[in-house]
Order: sequence, then C-alpha cells, then structure tokens
Amino acid sequence: MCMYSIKKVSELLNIPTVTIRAWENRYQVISPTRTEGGHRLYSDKDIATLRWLKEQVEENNVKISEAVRLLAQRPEKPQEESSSAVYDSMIERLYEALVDLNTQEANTLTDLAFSLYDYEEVFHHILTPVLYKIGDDWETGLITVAQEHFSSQFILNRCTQFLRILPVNPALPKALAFCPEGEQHHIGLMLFSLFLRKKGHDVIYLGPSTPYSGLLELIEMKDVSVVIVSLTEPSLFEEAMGWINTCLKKRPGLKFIIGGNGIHSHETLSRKSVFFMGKIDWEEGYDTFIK
Ligand code: B12
Repeated sequence: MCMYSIKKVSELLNIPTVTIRAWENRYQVISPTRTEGGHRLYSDKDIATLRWLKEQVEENNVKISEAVRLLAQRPEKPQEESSSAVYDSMIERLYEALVDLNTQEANTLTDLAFSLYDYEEVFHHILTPVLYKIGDDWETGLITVAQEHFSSQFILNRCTQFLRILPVNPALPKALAFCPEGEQHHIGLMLFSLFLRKKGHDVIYLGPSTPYSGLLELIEMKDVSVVIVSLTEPSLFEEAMGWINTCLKKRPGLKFIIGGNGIHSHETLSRKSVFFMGKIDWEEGYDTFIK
C-alpha cells in the first residue's frame, strides 16, 4: 500500500495543505497515520475520500459541511484509490499542461510522478499513455502539430536527463541503440536504453533516423555485443531484417533486440541471435536473452 505525505496529497489533488488539515480537524473525515516524527501519512483510501469531497465542493457547488454529511450517508464509501485511478489523473493533468505548452506545470507534475513512483512505472504508466493520447488527438485534429512537438520534446528531455546520470558497469555487455534511417520516433528506444542503463549496461545511443552504412564497423570498433533497434513504421521492417542478417553472417556472436509498433516476428531469423521484444516483458526478455 502507498502512503503519501500531506505535501504529496496536496500536489496530487490540487488541494492546499491547510484545507486538508482543516477538513481533517473539523470533520474527522480522514484519520492519517503518523510517522515517528509526527508527520501525517495518508492512504489511498484517504486520497479517494478527499478527492470525492473536492468534487462535491468544486463540481457540484456543495458546501464542505454538506459534502461531509453526504459522505456519511453514502451507502458506499469512495473506493480505495487504485494505482490506475491515480495514474489516470496524472495522465489527464500532464496532458492538459503539455497541450497548454506550460513547461513549469508539466515539470512540476513530472517531478511529482517521479517522487511517487518508480521511474519505470512513470515511463510506462504515465508518460507513454500521455504520448499515445497526444498522438490520437493530433490524428483527429484536436491538437496541433506544435502541441504534439512540444509534448514529445518535453518528455524526451526528461528521459535524456536519466541517461546522463545512471552509472555504467564496464564488465557488462555494451549495447548500441538506434532507429533506422527514416524512423523518427525514438522515445521507445530511449526508454529501453534507460532500462539497460539502469541495469548498468553502457548504451551508445544513436537515436532517430540512423543510416546503416558504417554501423557494423562502429559495432566492431566499440566492441558492442547487443544491438537495439526500434521501429514504428512497418515498411522499414524488411530492410532492417536484411541488415541484421548481413551483420550476423559477419559477426555471428552479436545479439539483436528489436521492438516498437512497426515490428512483427520474423521466423527466418535465429531466436538465439534476435529477440523481438514487446511493450512490457522487458525483465523477462532481459533474463532470458541478455543476462
Ligand atoms: C511523438 C510522435 C512523433 C514525433 C516523434 C518525436 C520523437 N523524438 O520521437 C514526430 C513529430 C517526429 C513524429 C513524426 C511522425 N509521426 Co508520429 N507520433 C508521435 C506520437 C504522438 C508519440 C510516439 C511516442 O513517442 N510514443 C511513446 C513511446 C514510448 O511509445 P512507443 O514508440 O510505442 O514505444 C513503446 C513500445 O512500442 C515499445 N518499444 C518501442 N521501441 C522499442 C524498442 C525496443 C528494443 C523494445 C524492447 C521496446 C520498444 O516500448 C515503448 C513503451 O511501451 C505517436 C502516437 C502514438 N500512438 O504512439 C505518433 C505516431 C506514432 N506517429 C505517426 C505518424 C503517422 C507520424 C508521421 C508519418 C507524421 C507525418 N505525416 O509526418 C511522422 C513520421 C516520421 C518518421 N519518418 O518516422 C502515427 C504512426 C502510424 C503508423 N505508422 O502506424 C502515430 C501512431 C500517430 C497517429 N495516431 O497517427 N511523430
């Protein structure tokens, strides 16, 4: 179970700390536990109750005293906040900040997310869904290209910061990560590179639209053992497989990990050398293929 400080609850729900304390003292609607130092700690259930009260006051124009009375009368108390409900609210607020081109608010929300959750949870359950929503709304014309560019650039910047600070263990196999020429989408590549960096692997990150020419020489020169490829555009898939086959003929010991929405499994390639990885099975794939 997650426990949250009053500051986190305040940021998460957008309710001032003084209001939270007032509701608690005046109406005893929630009873947070205390740390040894006496600081309040709120549960998911407390958060659900506060969120429900806030909705009554702000959306239904009900006075807080009346909202508390209604709460007591409700046959069902607000459900304990599931992580997915908290994720949904973060996704919604970050999305709003990004399409409003509000860097400060977007940074505050992202900092909050990183302080509440493990960073992989933030990437997979908050940042990726925000980008998918941005993509859907851009496709239907709800938001502009500028808003989409601002959002993806913001998220990419936040991810790059991690790549700089994570320490490298030189004893682990070295990786090289790239998107083939023509492929601009590289946030998925960045996330998987961060996953490997967190394990301690050195990752040479080449990023989007990288030409194949000269790559194998670079791999040999830098003693790379694992090559990471990300593809969103399906029409680039066959060429990528052709290049991998050529590499494997020259360097049979190389390993390739391929992911992204543009890939589909390829039976002709050896499963020992090439691993097609999905969206969430990274730990398992890592254990069976790289470790
Ligand atoms: C941001 C974005 C862009 C940015 C990219 C910026 C950047 N620096 O990456 C820019 C503006 C450049 C762009 C351009 C285009 N885009 Co765009 N873009 C998006 C958007 C909104 C988000 C993509 C993203 O980063 N998602 C978040 C990441 C984390 O998700 P992901 O890539 O799926 O990765 C996950 C998994 O697939 C996996 N994964 C990915 N790679 C790898 C690699 C490995 C090894 C592993 C293990 C796993 C893995 O892990 C990730 C976590 O789950 C999507 C919307 C969407 N639904 O994705 C559209 C989207 C991908 N774009 C689309 C289109 C059409 C385009 C353009 C053709 C538009 C145009 N007409 O110019 C161009 C193509 C450019 C090119 N040649 O590549 C379409 C793709 C349609 C298709 N082919 O199926 C989408 C789906 C939008 C839409 N709804 O129509 N885009």
